Amino acid sequence: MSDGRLVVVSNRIPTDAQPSGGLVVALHEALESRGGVWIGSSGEIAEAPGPLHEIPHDSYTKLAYDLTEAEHKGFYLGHANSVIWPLFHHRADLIDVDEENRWKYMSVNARVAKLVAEVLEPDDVLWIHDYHFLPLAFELRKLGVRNRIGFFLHITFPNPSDIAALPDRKQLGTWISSCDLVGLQTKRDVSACLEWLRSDTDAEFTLRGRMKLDDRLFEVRSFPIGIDVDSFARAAEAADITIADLPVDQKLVLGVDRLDYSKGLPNRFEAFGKYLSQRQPDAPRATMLQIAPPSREDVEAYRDIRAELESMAGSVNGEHAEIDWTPIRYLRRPIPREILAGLYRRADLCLVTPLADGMNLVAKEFVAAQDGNNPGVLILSHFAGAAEQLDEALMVNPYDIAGMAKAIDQALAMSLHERHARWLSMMRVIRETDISWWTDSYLRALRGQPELQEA
Ligand code: GDG
Repeated sequence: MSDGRLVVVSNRIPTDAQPSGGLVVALHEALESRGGVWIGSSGEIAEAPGPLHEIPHDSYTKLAYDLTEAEHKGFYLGHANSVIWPLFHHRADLIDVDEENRWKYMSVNARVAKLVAEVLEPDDVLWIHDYHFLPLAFELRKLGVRNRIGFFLHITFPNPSDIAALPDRKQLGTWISSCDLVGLQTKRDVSACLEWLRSDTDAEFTLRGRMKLDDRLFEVRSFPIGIDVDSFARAAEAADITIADLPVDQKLVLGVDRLDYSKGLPNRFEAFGKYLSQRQPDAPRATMLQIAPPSREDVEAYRDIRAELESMAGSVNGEHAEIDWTPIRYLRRPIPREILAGLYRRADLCLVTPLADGMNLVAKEFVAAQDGNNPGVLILSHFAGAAEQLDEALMVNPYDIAGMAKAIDQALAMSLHERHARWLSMMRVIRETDISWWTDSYLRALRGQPELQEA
């Protein structure tokens, strides 16, 4: 079918040559090998809405637009991050519905649709990313765009009961059916989406698993996002693992998360505190290093989670610290990727305990970074999308504090034989579905080309 250019739209376009962060690295690689165009916001604030401007780049074209202050507040902070994000992470209690913000969300999508339509050539395929742009395909169809359009949602697809609180609920079906392919992270997300389409819209199932709504045929399928396993493994091997500056006999328990209420950090701190209260007096000391760079600090819920964590770290340390040992070390600064890779490798245990998470790339990065002769243990919440693939992790329910404390104890005492067997199995999975598998299989499906092996 279509062999035209790949045109990608995502919320932010990286302005530096070597981007970091899961989604951005994935899209950079997809374009680096295929060429094409990447359209996104520059991160700069403009006085008035303006045209696209090119950011010089060698292997593909980067086109950026600036948001105005009002657009940034209404579209990005307001509707996308204060309504859609919390709702899609099952936190309807945190949503802040505001008509003006909702209107800005729609108007930015309409404006970006016009900018994208000017760039599109007839054979191009368009790949739209994430919850900022749920209505973008619909806006493009209104402008008469007939290209193949794919959409990938990086976060969880909500339950029908959460969608009931979405002010845009009536339009969501039409937005989805404006795409040709809707990619979700997990099979669970696909079931949730299909169940909602069936129960709350007029969508019908057709032959070969496709859906039909408003006279449009579309597909909903899972494509679990992966990482560049070899590049992470190499970075970890080359890294200085003494960086954490801990005595060799001291256990390192690691957490790495954007500071977000969906990541289950208070539950994790509480579980670590419980583990410390219950541990045997002769057990080696364990230090938990939590890296949690702040994000979206203009949104109140993010300031609240930050204050809560600081107070919890203080109280766990107050209760358990000794003169030469601070049990929780909490870093609010982002750290360079090479150092992160070294910390993953030094860690005896990584805690990935979100309450809801589309995939969670930290879980995969931790596995990739291990020394196969002495691998660490992954504790994984079954609410992370990664749990569908990494079933050899120690699976926990992040609401069950005692269960998590027990899992920490079990992980720190696990035999080398068991750690090795679990790691090997997880490594096989992350290799089979690495980042190039993800981009290739999605784009093949979007272009209607023969399929790669199913995940
Ligand atoms: C969304 C979905 C889905 C974190 N701190 C530092 C740092 N990081 C990097 C990690 C990892 C990335 O950020 C975080 O990825 P996640 O997958 O955990 O989370 P979200 O940002 O919430 O992303 C998520 C993802 O999209 C991809 O589809 O998995 O479910 O919510 O790569 O390493 N990197 C560096 N310093 C830090 O301090 N260098």
